[in-house]
Amino acid sequence: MRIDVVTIFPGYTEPLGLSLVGKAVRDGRLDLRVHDLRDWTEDRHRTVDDTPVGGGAGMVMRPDVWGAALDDLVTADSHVLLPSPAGRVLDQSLVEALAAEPHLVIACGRYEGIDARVAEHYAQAARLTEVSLGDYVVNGGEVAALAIVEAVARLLPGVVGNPQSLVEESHADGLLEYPVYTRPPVWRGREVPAVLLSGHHGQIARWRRDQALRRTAARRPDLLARLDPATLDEADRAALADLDGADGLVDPSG
Ligand code: 6GU
Repeated sequence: MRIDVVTIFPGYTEPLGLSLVGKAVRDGRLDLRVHDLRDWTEDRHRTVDDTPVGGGAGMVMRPDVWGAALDDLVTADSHVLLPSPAGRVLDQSLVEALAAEPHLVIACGRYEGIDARVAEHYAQAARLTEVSLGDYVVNGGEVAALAIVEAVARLLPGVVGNPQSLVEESHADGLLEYPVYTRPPVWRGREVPAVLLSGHHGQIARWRRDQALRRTAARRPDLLARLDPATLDEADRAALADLDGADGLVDPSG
């Protein structure tokens, strides 16, 4: 997969050279190219912004500079991502869809944002998705680009050493992950749950599944409510019915 990131702060993406993403790039699984937006300016000061039409605080990124950059990078295969607090909130299902794309172009805005005609134009001329990290504000799209690249890269074949890790983690099946433990069996008086030391693989799997359901019900009832009922077996339904009675949490069927 190829990912182009366009930013006025190329240095912001340096952590992508570390750890699993860095290795994916070195192994040729991810073709990651970071560009300085100012390379597409034509004035001596390399200006990327201007004052907002209609007045107001801050500066707006110029459509002509962004247009020149994106015209050079976007092809028929490209999916343009525009980080914005007004975008679709990034979740694992969007990450999975993005990981199946051949080419992403991430256009990192700063200041008060990019002139709105840029998103309109590339939504028509290409495919474009505005993506948000959640309901809070950061100063620009670079942090979102880091999150998107890392979340997508780890789904590419061969990037995560043990593919089973991807199956068991939080959000893989719409649930939060079960709690995990390592040695020692007792730490500061807290014991590892006995079932995990039992060697009964079936019981361990059932306990973990119940914990995932419980945790999700307690911490993220919104996720439970969106769960596809077809992913629940008889034992799952029993576990949830149990919870419902015990904690008065949520009714996943409702
Ligand atoms: Cl993608 N950008 C900015 N500036 N703020 C955000 C965001 C993105 N997602 C949440 N807040």
